[in-house]
Amino acid sequence: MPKHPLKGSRVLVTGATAGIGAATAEAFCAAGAGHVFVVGRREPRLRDLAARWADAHAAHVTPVVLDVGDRQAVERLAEQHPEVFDVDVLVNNAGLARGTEPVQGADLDDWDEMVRTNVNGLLYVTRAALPRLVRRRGHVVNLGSVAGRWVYPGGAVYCATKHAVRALSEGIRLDVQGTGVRVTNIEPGLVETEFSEVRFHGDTARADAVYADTTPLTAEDVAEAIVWSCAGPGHVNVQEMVLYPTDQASVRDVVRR
Ligand code: NDP
Ligand code: 8X3
Repeated sequence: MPKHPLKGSRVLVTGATAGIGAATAEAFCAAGAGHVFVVGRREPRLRDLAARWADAHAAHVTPVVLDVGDRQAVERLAEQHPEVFDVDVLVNNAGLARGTEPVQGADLDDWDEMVRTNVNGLLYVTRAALPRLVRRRGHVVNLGSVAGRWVYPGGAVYCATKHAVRALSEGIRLDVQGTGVRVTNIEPGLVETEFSEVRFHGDTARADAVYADTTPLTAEDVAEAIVWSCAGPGHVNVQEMVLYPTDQASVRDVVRR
């Protein structure tokens, strides 16, 4: 059993231009990964971060500009650059929430974007990488959420996508059983990132209020949990991990001081 399975490993992190994905990509670089492929849509930001992580950790980091929800783009990339998907660890992190309107008043475009990114995007990237992950006895880490276990008002569709992520983690785990591939569903509560700004379409005051007067998780807290789940010996699979801030007891119970 390798003592440090992350040293020299090849890692693909989607949604690496911000938040949990950015912290995770950097944490893998710091842990000695051999080659980290980082995916996002905002090209200058992605290139800048990749260069910074490569510099700071003497790591090999390749930026990959990709919309994970664009099936043809994912298939084209897999055809033209199969090396991007030839990894030991795939972190399916790209995802988002849009809106908190009730179902009877919600915007269909918001729904489409959540389903397209959180469900379809995860599927397209996983399908491209999984045969190679099987050959490498690799590891799939999916970013679920506490919203994938519990539902809150105004969150029906976002929660449905994260329930789907949890089901997919379980389904992939069943399908690869016996191959040595590990599948982990990471399920955080409140994490202060750009998540709420995206959810509220750029309304920063509304986004800030989500994290006000409480102590949410940081992106680095979640990144540390992800790297830890991958760093254990190959016969140990952390199937699911729920991470709440201490000030949050459930999806709807947050202490504000
Ligand atoms: P951020 O908004 O900070 O980061 C989201 C990342 O996803 C960005 O890098 C964004 O990059 C990328 N992304 C979004 N859509 C696409 C796409 N179509 N193709 C490629 N990349 C995309 O949010 P978080 O870091 O908080 O969220 C990361 C994951 O964690 C999500 O799956 C989210 O659902 C989950 N999560 C978040 C929690 C929280 O409270 N923050 C709690 C539980 C789970 P770009 O725009 O450049 O493409
Ligand atoms: C993000 C956490 O509670 O805002 O997945 O849905 S929550």
